[in-house]
Amino acid sequence: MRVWIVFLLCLAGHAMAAPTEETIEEDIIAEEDIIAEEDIIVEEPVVEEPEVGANPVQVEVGEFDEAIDIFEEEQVLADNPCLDYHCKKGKVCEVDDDNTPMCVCQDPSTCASAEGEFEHVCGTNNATYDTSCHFFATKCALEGTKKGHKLHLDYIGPCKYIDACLDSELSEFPLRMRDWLKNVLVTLYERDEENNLLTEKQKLRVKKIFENEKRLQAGEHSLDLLAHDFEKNYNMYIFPVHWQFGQLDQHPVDGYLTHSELSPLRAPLIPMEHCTTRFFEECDADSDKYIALEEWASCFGIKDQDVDKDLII
Ligand SMILES: [Ca+2]
Ligand SMILES: [Ca+2]
Repeated sequence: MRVWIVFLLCLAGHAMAAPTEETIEEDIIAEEDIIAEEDIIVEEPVVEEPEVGANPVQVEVGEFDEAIDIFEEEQVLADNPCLDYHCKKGKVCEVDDDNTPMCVCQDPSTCASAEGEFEHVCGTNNATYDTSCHFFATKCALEGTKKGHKLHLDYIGPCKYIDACLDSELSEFPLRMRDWLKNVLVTLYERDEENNLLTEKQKLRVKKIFENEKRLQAGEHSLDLLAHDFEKNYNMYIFPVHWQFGQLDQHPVDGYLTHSELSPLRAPLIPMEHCTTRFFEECDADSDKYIALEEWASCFGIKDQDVDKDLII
């Protein structure tokens, strides 16, 4: 049980850290822009200084120019179109000559360096990147190329050797994953008083599972027992499958999971992590490289009529 909590905390930590990192980077860039403007403004009066006193009119003009500069600077700060302009990972906001914001690829060298190995990520090209910022900036630079199209964030952590997922294991994956998800939620519920990891609505749903005495307790179970429990306690599995979809659909929150968004599932402590890639490739029924909620739910044996977007909060 402790193992799940640690993993979920990591997952939650990662999910929360990612946008913050982006915001900080955007802030740094915005600050640099402001500093650059200040530099220009400071230089102008220095050039005009020798003329002060020689021609009083010019002094006035200089002061007037300075006032305009300050006014313009304040306007730039107030109207910075990049302040509320969000770019996807790997891109940063810049304004063009007309002050129109646009997203451009981030230079990987502007990414903060990793504070530890835990920040490294592995790409599907089997290359380790310092941080996810470095990865997405690199991917952005390859946009429009075949190489860029194929490159996804595979998992968190440096690249490692992963066993091939056997056909026999592949069929076990949904059973083990479903059971694990349900247990993770129950564990979160038990611990939630201090942590507030679940919203009130989510708590109510998990409470029903938690209080159901027919619930299969966490532990090592045979595939037969897992399959039997899914049939018998089917309703208990509907919410956990939806919940996990919502947890993963974060970059961006659009109702679809990309290969990169599935990267948290390729972590140690996840049951059969080496089968995630194969499993989700098969989940993508229409082969559009995105996993929609319907595809996801159906992969886990949830019936069409029980797929409900409102369960993802
Ligand atoms: Ca998404
Ligand atoms: Ca799809």
